[in-house]
Amino acid sequence: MAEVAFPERASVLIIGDFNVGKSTLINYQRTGKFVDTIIPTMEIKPSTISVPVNGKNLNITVKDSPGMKKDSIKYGRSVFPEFQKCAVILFVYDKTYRPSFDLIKDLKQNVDDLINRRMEYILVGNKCDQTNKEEVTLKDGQDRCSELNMDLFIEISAKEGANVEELFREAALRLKDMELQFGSTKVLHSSESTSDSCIC
Ligand SMILES: Nc1nc2c(ncn2[C@@H]2O[C@H](COP(=O)(O)OP(=O)(O)O)[C@@H](O)[C@H]2O)c(=O)[nH]1
Ligand SMILES: [Mg+2]
Repeated sequence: MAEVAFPERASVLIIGDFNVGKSTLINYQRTGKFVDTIIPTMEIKPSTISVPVNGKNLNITVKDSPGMKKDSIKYGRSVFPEFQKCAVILFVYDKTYRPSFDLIKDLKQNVDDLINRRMEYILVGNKCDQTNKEEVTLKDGQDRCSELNMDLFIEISAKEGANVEELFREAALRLKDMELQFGSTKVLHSSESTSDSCIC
């Protein structure tokens, strides 16, 4: 399968409250497994993940970040430059913890104050496997997505893998659409095989 890499600055940044599952989400896409971890993320951590789209593997840079609170973006100097280098932001909250959902409004405001170029914003409700502990409904998420003018809303489970690949495919497609903004992508390797899991 052909492999395509994007310039580093066309990356996906994942932000949100502590413990919403940002690191677990990346691990799941990289390994196909759920690993329960309580190790806090201390700094921005880039990984390359491969996403099959239309018969090609798109290699995208995904950046994990430390948990954020109101105004972390404004005052967190280590995180600040990362916003200049990304093209897609995933705003993740925990469906079983309402304050993490409420925080999204503040984070979006902080990002709006910082960025004045075209970006894609995806709102992600994680832990949809924990239906008995739900504090944020599907409708809450949908409404917040339109209220904040975000581009896509998706509910996932980084534990069970529900919608995880779909989420990264959506992010990769959005990077691809923004190709012109970043210059052309580079084909690293090519072969004849095609993918069953393409979005056409
Ligand atoms: N039930 C459930 N637990 C999850 C899910 N995603 C993450 N977790 C758990 O939530 C906790 C925090 O996850 P972590 O990835 O470290 O959160 P981060 O601080 O946002 O990076 C860990 O105990 C994970 O195992 C999920 O989709 N469902
Ligand atoms: Mg983490």
